[in-house]
Amino acid sequence: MENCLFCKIIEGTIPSACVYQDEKTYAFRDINPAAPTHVLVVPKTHCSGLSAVDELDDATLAACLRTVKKVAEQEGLTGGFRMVSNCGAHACQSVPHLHFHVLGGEQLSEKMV
Ligand code: DGP
Repeated sequence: MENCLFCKIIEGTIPSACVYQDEKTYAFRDINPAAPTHVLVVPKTHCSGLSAVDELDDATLAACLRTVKKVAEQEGLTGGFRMVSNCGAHACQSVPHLHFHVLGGEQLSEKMV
């Protein structure tokens, strides 16, 4: 989609540190990491967020979760990891392209928020 930051990252017009990609998904390092490992997993097809997920086909949605698992393995997050997807203003979603934060590499807080 035109003017979508993550669509531009996926197409390569904005550089990113890619850690994994396949036909349906793209994974890259967050520019502002909140943990030693902080990777964003996005569908290559534009979707604004979880509230618009009906626009995505099931295979793409499932591929995102499989990519989360692959990234966690690839990054050596054997002690565990957290996946977060902020949706909408109350959750402080700042980029309106569905993304899953993969966080790990240290003991994370017990608190969700
Ligand atoms: P959220 O606040 O949940 O919408 O997360 C958006 C994340 O995107 C935030 O953690 C910072 C990251 N981000 C924003 N702009 C860029 C960028 O240009 N490159 C990369 N790699 N990450 C970005």
